[in-house]
Amino acid sequence: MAAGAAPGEWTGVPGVGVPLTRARGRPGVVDAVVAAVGPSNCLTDPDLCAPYETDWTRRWHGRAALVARPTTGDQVAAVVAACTRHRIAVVPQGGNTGLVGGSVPRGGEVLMSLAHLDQTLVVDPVANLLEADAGVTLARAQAAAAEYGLGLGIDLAARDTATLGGMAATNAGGIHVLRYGAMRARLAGLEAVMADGSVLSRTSGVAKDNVGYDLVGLLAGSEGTLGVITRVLVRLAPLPPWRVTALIALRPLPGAGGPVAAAVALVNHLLRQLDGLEAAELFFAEGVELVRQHASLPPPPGASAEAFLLVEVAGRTDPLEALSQALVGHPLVLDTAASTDAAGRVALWAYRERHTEAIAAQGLVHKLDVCLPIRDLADFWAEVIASVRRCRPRAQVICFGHVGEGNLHINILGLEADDTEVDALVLGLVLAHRGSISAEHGVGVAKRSVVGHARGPVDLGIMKALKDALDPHGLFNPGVLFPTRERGGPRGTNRTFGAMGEFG
Ligand code: FAD
Ligand code: 2HG
Ligand code: ZN
Repeated sequence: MAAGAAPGEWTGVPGVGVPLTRARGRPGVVDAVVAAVGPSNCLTDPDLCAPYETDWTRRWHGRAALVARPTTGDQVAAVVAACTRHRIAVVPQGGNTGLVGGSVPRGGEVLMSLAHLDQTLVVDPVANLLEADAGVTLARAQAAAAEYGLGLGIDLAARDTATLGGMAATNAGGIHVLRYGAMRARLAGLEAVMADGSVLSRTSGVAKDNVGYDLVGLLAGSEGTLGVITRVLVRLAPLPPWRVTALIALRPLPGAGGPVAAAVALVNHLLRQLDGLEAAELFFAEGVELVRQHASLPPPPGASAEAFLLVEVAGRTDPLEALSQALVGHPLVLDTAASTDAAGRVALWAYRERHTEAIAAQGLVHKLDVCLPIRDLADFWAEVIASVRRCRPRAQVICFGHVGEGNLHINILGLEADDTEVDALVLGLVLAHRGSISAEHGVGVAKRSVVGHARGPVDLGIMKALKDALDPHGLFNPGVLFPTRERGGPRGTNRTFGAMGEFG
């Protein structure tokens, strides 16, 4: 248990959770959930619940009262109603690929897995829309859209497991934000079960709709704290028939942030020279080394470079020639390899996409997903490297990310789980540069303590008012984004985290 935590408190540190017997002794809830979803979709056996109780990073876990696996929107509403009746909190979970601890219990909640809510998957090639149940995975949705020559405009390495509901709930970003925006921008509508069991339904998919507040946009990125998303409508875009991927070994610009400054300059050059730049991803030699060891990959082109930029360009005509012209002889390019065929492109992407799993294989990692004003990115990166080195000389910093948006993923290995000093150091630098402490993964439990520093009082007041209005009893995902209040204590003022996941 982390220093200072009271017994039974969940602090996000491995090994901490409420005792099984306390959390699971709720026969009334079990009966109600069984009545809602059927016995085979209400799990109480610890072994069967276990996979739902630990997150992808293995850093966050807690025990659920039970796992409910609804297969229809009506079943979701029935489970929410049962939880309201029994005063027990709900943690929505999609593919459980989230990286900030928001998809697993803190202790004693009903874990509602939406992964089995995946029957509806319809493509409308006239309106260019995809409508799907929340549990449909990104990869399934991409395959369905591709049959019509269409794409979702959103892609990420967890595509085989991440669900559309989870991606909406986190406002997921990924590798194509540069061209198509993040998940909120791709959403044309959704359906969600609200705390009182009512269903918010915005599924007409019309292209323009200004009747009042943007509730779809509000639910997007709400991290399961305002409602359970049961269905999504995603805008589709024609899949460009031609695509080229290039891996570029960078020549750094002079100065401490040289490699990052070079990447920023080269991306700007490409944006001006090319139509259809879809991805611009930065990574460094240390990360490539880990990926190569983990995935047994050969050296990349320009193997001795300090940093690499991976770009992808897509269009209606072959963009290879235009890309070569933009890169050949450019002073920031040390070496490059490009591919237009699927296998070759996957091979190049592997150096970038396999970072997360290669890092995870090293053990416990502190993950900080941040976004900087693009002008500050190079200085910020240099400051992070220098400060972490000073503060924890034995720690290893692996940086990579979506440089087109100024979004860096700072992964730090070799720290204790409860070493908050380094996280605070890095996030402090982000705030000093007026960046965002949460770019695309969300706040979850990992960064909830920093939200009060990252948003002003007006912002915080509006967020709290919205949470209180839409979820007055704190039913949904207590401890995510907001600290939970103590039972019976004044709403939103208490900073302790309840052990039982109860509310009210
Ligand atoms: P979960 O992890 O299950 O849940 C995430 C959050 O959403 C939780 O707070 C949960 O309570 C809530 N939630 C889930 N489903 C619902 C629902 N139906 N209704 C309401 N709330 C819900 N993220 C990026 O943004 N860009 C990337 O490039 C990217 N790459 C990744 C690569 C790897 C290898 C991995 C492991 C993760 C990556 N992620 C990335 C993070 C993750 O995939 C995304 O956050 C994704 O959107 C999570 O989807 P999920 O279905 O797994 O949601
Ligand atoms: C990515 O861009 C994901 O690959 C994961 O957002 C980032 O592992 C990470 O830190
Ligand atoms: Zn990312």
